[in-house]
Amino acid sequence: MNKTTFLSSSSEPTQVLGACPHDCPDTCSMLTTVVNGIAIKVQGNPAHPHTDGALCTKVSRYTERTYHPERLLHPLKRIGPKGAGQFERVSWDAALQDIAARLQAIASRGPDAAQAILPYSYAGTLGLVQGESQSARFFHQLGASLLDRTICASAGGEGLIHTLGGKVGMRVECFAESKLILIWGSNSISSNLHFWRYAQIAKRNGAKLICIDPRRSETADKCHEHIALLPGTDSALVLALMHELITHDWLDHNYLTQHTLGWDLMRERALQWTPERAALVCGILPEQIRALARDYGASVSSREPTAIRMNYGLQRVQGGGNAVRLIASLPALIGAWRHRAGGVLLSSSGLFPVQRAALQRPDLLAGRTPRTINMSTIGDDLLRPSSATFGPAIEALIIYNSNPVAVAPESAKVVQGFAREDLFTVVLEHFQTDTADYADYLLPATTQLEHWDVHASYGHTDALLNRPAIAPLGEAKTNTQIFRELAQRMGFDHPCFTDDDEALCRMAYGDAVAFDELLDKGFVTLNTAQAPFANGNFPTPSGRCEFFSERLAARGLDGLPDYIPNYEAFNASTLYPLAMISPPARNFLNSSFVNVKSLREVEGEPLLEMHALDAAARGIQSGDIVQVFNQRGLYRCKVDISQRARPGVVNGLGVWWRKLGLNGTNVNQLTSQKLTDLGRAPTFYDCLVQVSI
Ligand SMILES: Nc1nc2c(c(=O)[nH]1)N[C@H]1C(S)=C(S)[C@@H](COP(=O)(O)OP(=O)(O)OC[C@H]3O[C@@H](n4cnc5c(=O)[nH]c(N)nc54)[C@H](O)[C@@H]3O)O[C@H]1N2
Ligand SMILES: Nc1nc2c(c(=O)[nH]1)N[C@H]1C(S)=C(S)[C@@H](COP(=O)(O)OP(=O)(O)OC[C@H]3O[C@@H](n4cnc5c(=O)[nH]c(N)nc54)[C@H](O)[C@@H]3O)O[C@H]1N2
Ligand SMILES: [Mo]
Repeated sequence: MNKTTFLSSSSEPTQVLGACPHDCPDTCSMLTTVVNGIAIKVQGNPAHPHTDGALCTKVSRYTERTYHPERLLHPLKRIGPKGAGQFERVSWDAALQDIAARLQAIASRGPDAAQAILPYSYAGTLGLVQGESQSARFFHQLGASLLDRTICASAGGEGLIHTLGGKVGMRVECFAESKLILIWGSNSISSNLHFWRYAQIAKRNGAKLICIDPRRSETADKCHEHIALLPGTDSALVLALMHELITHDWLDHNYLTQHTLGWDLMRERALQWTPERAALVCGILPEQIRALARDYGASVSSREPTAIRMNYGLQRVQGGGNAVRLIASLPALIGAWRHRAGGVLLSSSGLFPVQRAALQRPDLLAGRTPRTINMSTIGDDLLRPSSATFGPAIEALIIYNSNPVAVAPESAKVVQGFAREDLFTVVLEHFQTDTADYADYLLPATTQLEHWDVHASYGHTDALLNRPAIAPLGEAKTNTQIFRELAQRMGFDHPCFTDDDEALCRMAYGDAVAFDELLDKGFVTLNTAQAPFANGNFPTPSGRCEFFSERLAARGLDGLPDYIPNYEAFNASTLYPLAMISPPARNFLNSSFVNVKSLREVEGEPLLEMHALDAAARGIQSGDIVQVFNQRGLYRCKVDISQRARPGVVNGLGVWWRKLGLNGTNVNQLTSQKLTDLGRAPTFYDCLVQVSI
């Protein structure tokens, strides 16, 4: 394979097979049309069953993002005060030389001194190669601090691992055959559109769709029923559902006996949760819980397949890990796993045979065990001085594939940390984001249209390949190339630092996925079971669905899942009497795309949805500019008095760029750095506020 074979400068339109890189369960197969070396159009690949020829609105604007007039095209060096975003153009050579010298100066102080250097990255691209390959190798060789990548999914991830045994579940296409689908903590139309397509097929075939979400989302609008519970109360709802399934004997006793662990204990706990008790906690009616239990339990006698699509929305609260444990255990009660269209799906990523050690080379640590920093507490951690427990203060940050100043919780602390004069910050980016404003060096990175990559998915079971469609714009370089060149300047002479991107693509799955087929078709479907747990065989230590987890008990935690209230549980009589959630905006992808004009025009401006009763109590009219505040800070935005908000809960949509907000802040000015019960994750939706005009 020749590197340039697929880069066409022909005036005849050519189509290049790629994959959408964004942090979304759908991981679409894309076709880019190139004319004269310029990408003129991206579209969904009709040959890929999950994509079905259709991309979402955001990614169909990918050329607008790629050729955006504000794309970073040259390395930049800070010339103004920290955070002012003033830069001058420098050569790659000068930038890389200086960065290497600065890192070397820190690392050469002593055996563990490199721990003062922290890589910070997340899922700007989900590519296995432009994500963590050469970058991870570089930081392993350096002995930098390790990063605990918790900002999105680790509470739910741990919940799954301690219940089902891994990030495993139903195959998404099987939802098309389900007869009842609970869409739980997921605004699928906005954030999982290609699952929604399967749910629509099921609906046309007579399935009932029930949405469980504090917000009346676009998805809730299109479901038959919507249960608008208070944020963070899902566990109470599940315990009461179990109560009803038990008291009416809507149970698959054989399945429970043969394929689960700890049912007697779970049963005892659930019997303490009458619908009346849970309804008070959830802020809904007992009858709603009874009706849901009737629907869910009906399949025990009807034998019709019943499925749950969970998404990560419900685990961004203190009890998020336990909530996922409880929901993931529900299918076992009714034996839903017996059918391929029954069970639950939160993430399928555990099914992919990714060769992480080959890509990331943890062996380069050579016995060293650097400390780990949790990305979700970056605000506090940047402000910590050196100490025996923390280790050295963080002196250098290298950021790629992430925009922490906008997306991390408790922004006031994050900003204070990034503004430290003695912090050396390097940012690899496409655009001058809120984080880029704080860079000492800002390095231009390639987009998905300009580089090779290989992808897994957390919402389906196909591996994908992305070919570059066009040459890098300006002087942009791939993340991998930037780390290769930095490695060379640091004198890292291990041969793995010369692996090129095509070699890394081949390494990502090794022999486990046929690379030739990936090259040829752009995707390969994994050969996983259609009804994986019909006969048990869960990848847990016991091989059963674990209501009781010995592993959690061994850590001194409750072996059984329970309802854990929010840190900032809704209470109308407190100083901050409104619960705020901040779910994704449909036309953005976290903080990506916020600067794409056509998409920003659709989203309008930062909005807070509020119920008419809460607005009236405060003399607020729709369209007013309000102050949303709590003990951590203040955010100003426009109010939308809307049926989408339930009483007591306000919805601050999307992670806007701070600098595009009315007072230079976004919703994360209000969120806290408190962590979840499992997985050390942030609690973005566990946040009380007050709103005033
Ligand atoms: N268009 C778009 N798509 C996206 C994203 C985006 O920003 N924009 N983000 C991507 C990312 S990073 C991820 S992780 C995924 C999934 O991202 P998620 O955060 O799971 O996003 P949603 O699917 O919108 O689900 C959130 C839903 O959960 C609801 N919710 C909030 N709190 C609770 C609760 O306590 N209980 C329940 N039951 N529901 C609650 C919200 O109202 C919202 O409708 O989506 C990805 N897809
Ligand atoms: N209040 C609140 N906060 C949230 C959430 C929420 O629901 N509410 N959601 C949380 C969730 S689920 C997540 S996943 C995080 C997401 O947080 P992040 O992972 O930081 O995601 P983005 O905000 O999309 O920022 C990704 C950045 O990576 C850049 N990028 C993309 N591709 C490349 C590349 O190939 N190379 C380089 N160098 N850069 C690239 C993009 O330009 C973009 O600026 O945010 C979290 N924050
Ligand atoms: Mo996420």
